[in-house]
Amino acid sequence: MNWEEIDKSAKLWIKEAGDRINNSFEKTLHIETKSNANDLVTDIDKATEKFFISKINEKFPDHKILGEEGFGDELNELTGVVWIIDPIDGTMNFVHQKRNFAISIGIYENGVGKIGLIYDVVHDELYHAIKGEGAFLNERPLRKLSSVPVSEAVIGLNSTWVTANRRIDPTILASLVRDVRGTRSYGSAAIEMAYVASGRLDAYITLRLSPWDFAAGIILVEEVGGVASTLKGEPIDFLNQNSVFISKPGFHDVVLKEYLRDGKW
Ligand code: 2AM
Ligand code: CA
Ligand code: CA
Ligand code: CA
Repeated sequence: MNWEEIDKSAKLWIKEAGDRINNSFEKTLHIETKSNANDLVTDIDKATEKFFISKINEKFPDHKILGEEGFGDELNELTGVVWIIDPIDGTMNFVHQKRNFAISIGIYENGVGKIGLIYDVVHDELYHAIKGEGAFLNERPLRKLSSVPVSEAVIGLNSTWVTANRRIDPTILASLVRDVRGTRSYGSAAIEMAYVASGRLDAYITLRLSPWDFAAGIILVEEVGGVASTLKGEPIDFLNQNSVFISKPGFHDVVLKEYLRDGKW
């Protein structure tokens, strides 16, 4: 497998897709809803996914593609090379703010993460990791992560999870919220994971994400020594929805034990 070639192509295409998105800002967006009234998708999400699919099919016809908007392949397993793509992560931000969204691409071989790319289009920040070769922000190497005390941690967390919800007793995360230095909510899982990889956040916690939301971010964070699991401390399943707790090492163990009760909830 020529990973250098795959990497070069992925970087070229993600920048080109970013330019197309930037150029779309003058046009009127066509917005639809998906699972509920707040779950949005636009013509640009769809066009961006189709752009990657046509590039990949042309250059790497034996690779498979799992994309959020469903124009790729239907996969039951991660054999061979699989591109897991979220064409726009943070569509609500894209629609309402025209910022705080990203393109996310994770490239896996037989289920093992090889290349992760998260492109914050508006800030022109490309987070990029190659397994075993380090992680970079616009080619500048990212430092290895080390632990942080809970009292000094700034964590990414959507306030939904400290209100009554179907997935977790809100008092569990409320006690963590009380003890950390601060919480932030950017509305793009990919950006929040890129922020963990680059040290701008110490952790990111969420109760429901799909493979395209975390495929790239987990490669990035693990490459700099961070830890990813579900909120129960289990391994992430890359073909299904998961809760995700991704953070600096050390901090991960402490929060699992002292706040998440080692998953016994
Ligand atoms: P999306 O913008 O690609 O849909 C928002 O808090 C984060 O959660 C975004 O990364 C968003 O990705 C993701 N997300 C996952 N499932 C979602 C859903 N059903 N509705 C809205 N956002 C969702
Ligand atoms: Ca979506
Ligand atoms: Ca997403
Ligand atoms: Ca998306």
